[in-house]
Amino acid sequence: MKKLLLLICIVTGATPFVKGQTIERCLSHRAIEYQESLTPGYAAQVNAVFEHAKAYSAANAFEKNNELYTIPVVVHVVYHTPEQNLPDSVIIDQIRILSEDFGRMNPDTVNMRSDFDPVAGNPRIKFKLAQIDENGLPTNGITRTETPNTSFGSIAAALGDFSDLENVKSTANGGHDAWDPSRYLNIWVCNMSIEFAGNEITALLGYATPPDGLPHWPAGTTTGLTDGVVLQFQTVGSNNPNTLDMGNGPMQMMGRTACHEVGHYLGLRHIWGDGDCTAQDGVDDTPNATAQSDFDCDASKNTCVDNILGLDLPDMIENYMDYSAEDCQNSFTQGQVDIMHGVLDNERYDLVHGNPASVSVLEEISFTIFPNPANDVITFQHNGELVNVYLSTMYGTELKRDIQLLSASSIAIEDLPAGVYFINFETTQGVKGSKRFVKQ
Ligand SMILES: [Ca+2]
Ligand SMILES: [Ca+2]
Repeated sequence: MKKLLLLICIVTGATPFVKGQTIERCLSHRAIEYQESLTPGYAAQVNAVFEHAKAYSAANAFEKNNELYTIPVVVHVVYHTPEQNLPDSVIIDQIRILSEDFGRMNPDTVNMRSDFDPVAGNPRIKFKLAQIDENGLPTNGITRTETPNTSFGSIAAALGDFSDLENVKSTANGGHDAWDPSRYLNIWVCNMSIEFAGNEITALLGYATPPDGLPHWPAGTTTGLTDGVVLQFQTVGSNNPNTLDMGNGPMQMMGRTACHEVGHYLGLRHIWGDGDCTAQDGVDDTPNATAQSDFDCDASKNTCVDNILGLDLPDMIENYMDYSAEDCQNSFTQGQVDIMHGVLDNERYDLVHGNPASVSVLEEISFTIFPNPANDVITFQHNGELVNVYLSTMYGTELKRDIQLLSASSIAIEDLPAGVYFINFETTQGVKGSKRFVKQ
């Protein structure tokens, strides 16, 4: 399997891994340089996938807006201590968070500043723990492996050599082998802290491989990078019993390290483009920034002048692909959504299209709406047990309506401005979905 890019994000804080006086928090660009040194032409390939995805999405924008993808997930918990052996409840909570954030159903979208209303997008992607394994046997989508390795992190890893980290993806090296990466999103959860001068330093929170399968990748350059996402165990879920402390006290974690890394896995770069105002993330509607946020929530920043729909937007600390505080992140942009959809319909086609693993986790629920387009009333019908139904704008903003949870119910919409809206629903089994309609 070709490996195209390892986006590795290291947060050094006050650690020894400081270049000169510049604290280097994320090594994505260095990972690109590293791969470029191994395989000349690599950086050009990275750019090619973005151009390809953007062109594809631009051509299919209307249809893609109505698509809903389901990604089957297997979580490999690789633990050395009992604390690292996270309970199922934490894993399940992480999957819920991914589905909410990638379905724009997270309640804190209301915190997104209105500056970004014109660019906010809904990926309409949901995540489900796999219910059958590679061999067709029942599973809860979680594997557990006790490892002799105290950590998969190392100083070498912090400097850009990923071989120690990659051991977590290998049963023979103390980790757990991937399930077929073309059919499952593999997420490994482990300890990646680093022993240095007698101290244990938690510097690396996660890393991910963006899609592979790019054309023109030289044969024989599979450098041992296995496809998937790796997470430091304290970052998982919003109910994790472990505390993450990177040297500045306990941090509030909401499971959004996974959202950031899955964003990479689906082709997104850091919003600041791993550089100054001249660096681009390959997305037209994300504002440039001079640097990543510093795990803070500074809404006063507008570090680069840009022109997005005629606006100079502030730095988008609300974006999952920044390094702002997790309780500050709540949104993707439509440009980012387009890239992720392009990846799911091309480089990661088998993950969501006709995938037996995906079919197995899709609950059978029929949810229909009519008429569409509608003028004054829209009706929904379904065959499941619902716990929630709400009307939203195309950007996910909930519109208050008194909606009954009957098998068929109508919603008055005569007061809505003409445009695109969604009816969103959630079943008692936790299945979430939505239907798009046009108000004339
Ligand atoms: Ca941009
Ligand atoms: Ca700006």
